[in-house]
Order: sequence, then structure tokens, then C-alpha cells
Amino acid sequence: MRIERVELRHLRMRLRTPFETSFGCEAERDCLVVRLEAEGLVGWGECAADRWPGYSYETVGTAWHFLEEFAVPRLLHGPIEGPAEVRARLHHLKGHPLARAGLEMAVWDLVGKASSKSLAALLGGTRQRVAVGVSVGIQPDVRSLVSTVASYIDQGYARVKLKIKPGRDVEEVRAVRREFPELRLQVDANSAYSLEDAAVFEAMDDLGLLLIEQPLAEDDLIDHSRLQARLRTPVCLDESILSLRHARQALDVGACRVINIKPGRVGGLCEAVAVHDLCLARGVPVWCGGMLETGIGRAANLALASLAGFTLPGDISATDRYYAEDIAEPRFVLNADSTITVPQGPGLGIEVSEAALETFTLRRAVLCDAGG
Ligand code: SMG
Ligand code: MG
Repeated sequence: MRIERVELRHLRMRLRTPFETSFGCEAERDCLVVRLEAEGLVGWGECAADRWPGYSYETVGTAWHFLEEFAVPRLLHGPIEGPAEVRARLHHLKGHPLARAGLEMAVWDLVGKASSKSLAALLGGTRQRVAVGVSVGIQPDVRSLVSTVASYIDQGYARVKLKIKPGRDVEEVRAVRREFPELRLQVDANSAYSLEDAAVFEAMDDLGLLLIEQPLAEDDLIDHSRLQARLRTPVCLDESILSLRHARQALDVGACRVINIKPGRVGGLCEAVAVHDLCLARGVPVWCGGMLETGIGRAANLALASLAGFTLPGDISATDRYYAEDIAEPRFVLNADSTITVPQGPGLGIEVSEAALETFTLRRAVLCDAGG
């Protein structure tokens, strides 16, 4: 198919409640939305980079630069076969996985619409509903943490992830565990600790956690493997895994026993499926992470999480948990069994509202095929 027109939009959307992690607190979420036109069809993609480089070095600004200057011109240059070709055309460019994933997602949406197949079907998904949980940010104090967790349990979430940071860890996790002895519980440090803090994680080893996510620096597989050797609780890597190669090497050196797969972080859905396939072959459980996406990115995450190897609940919560107003319909709702239904329509299976999009847009650019 020939991509004729590419529109980039920088959006800013207010979160229902501020989200605090070890790297900061955000009340608004920025992202970059990609809209492609090809042969009468429209494809949507979301780049999960944020306004500032807290989670990743990428920001909406760097993604914009990478896409506008380098990636989009390569895509407008002649017809493309499909998503794998996006990867191939950008192969000689370094870095910027979140940016390239946003572009690749829009091509997946186009391919799904052109073939009347859902993204889940294209990726090889095997289930219609996926198990999900909720990620709870750092709260002002332990009491409000326990009551926030209680309110999510009341809403039907059967798995809870707690964000932790130095000084706000063992005590808080213990308090939640005491209150909810049977809850499927896990923690995420967003790389805030070093191996000298191993005692913090050893103290959590008896709390029956499903996993401890990204305790140490993102570029440090060696210390993660030393930490994992000291714990019974599985270490799960998020920020450290930017590619299939990283996943293989992390497993080879025993740096983790579980992997959080985010299509953005690994540069797109093609690579995400490859990481999934590797883990499935090696018997390593995976789950789908979240980046506070709009309905566009969440639809893609649900499709990915429908693959057989996603055996742990994902950070894919109902639309209501994030935004009062979203840019896509339908809004995702939590089923009574703590699952969300995978969209079945062609492509991402959602309708993007251009009017809603307009209200959140800070900046817009249009790039066209020079020949047409
Ligand atoms: O989308 O529900 C969600 C958020 C899940 O905690 C979550 N994501 O490190 O896993 C993670 C964080 C990154 C979010 S930074 C915006
Ligand atoms: Mg994480």
C-alpha cells in the first residue's frame, strides 16, 4: 500500500488523578498520535513518549523530531508491504523505540482495515478477554494507599501493582499485604535502587508478591542477575528490555524470571511478538505493561495481550481509571472477572473522534508523499 499523508499531533490530556512514580508525579499525560492515510483508509497509532524524559530518554519532542525528519520520509518513499517493512525501512536508524512503535502501530491499523481483520487476529491472539490489573501510584501516606487499593478492589481489579521508591517501600507493601492477604500483588521501582539496597527486596521476599519490577538501573543486567539470585520472588524487567536481543540476554544471565512487554518500549508490535515468542518457547511468563495510553494505545495493548504467552494480568485498566474524556470509542470497561474484552473490529477496532482529538491538540503537522 502507498501511504499518501501522515499527520502528527502532540496531545495533552488531564489524568483523572495524578500518577506518582519513583521518577516524578504527573497530572497530565502528553503523547504523540500518528494518523496515516493510504488508499482511502485511515490508520491510527500512538507513541507513548511523555512530555519529559522520566521513564525513558524519549519525549514527545524527540519523537516528533525523529518521525518528522527521518522516519516518516522513509515511509512516504514508495509503497510498503506491511508493518515488518516499517521495521526494515528504519533499520539503519538508531534508538527512538517509542517513536517508531507509534508509526508501526498505525500501519498495523491500516493493514487490519484493508484486510478486515482485527489486530488481535493479525498478531495471532488466542483469547477474547484478557486478565488485567491496576497500577497504583505512590500515595501521600500509608492510609491513603490502603484505601486507594481497597477502592480498586471494590471496582473489580483482582491484581494490584504498587509503585515504590526508596523510603516508600517495605512498610507500605507490608501494610497493603496485611489488609489484603489474598490479593495478587506486585511492585514496580522504575529503576530507583542499586544492589546495595538488596535488603529492601529481601524484606519483601516473604510478602507473596507476584514479582518485583525493574528494581535496578535499566542498563544493568548484571546487578539484576545478582539480585535475582538472592530472591525467591521473580524479578521482572521493564525498562531494561528494548529488544528481542535484550530479552534473550536478560534470560541467559538470569537477570529476571518474568518480562513486562510494552510494544512501545521494544520499538513496535513486531518486536513485541518476537519477545513473546521467545519467552513462550522458554516457559517464561510475560504480561503487557501500560504507559497511561489513550484508547488508541490501549486497543493495541489488548490485542497483544490476547497472545497465548501473556499469562499474567496486564497493566491495562478501564478507560475510567485514566481519563474522564478519551479520544477513542468505545471506552474500555472492566468485566466482572477482572478482564477487559479485546476489540474485534478491523485493525485496532476503535473509532477515533477527530473532534475530541482537536480539543487535546497542542501541535499538528502534516507530511505528504512528495510525488502525490
Ligand atoms: O498504563 O496503567 C498504566 C500505567 C502502568 O505503571 C504503569 N506504567 O513503569 O510500568 C511502568 C509505568 C510507566 C508509566 S510512565 C507514564
Ligand atoms: Mg514498569
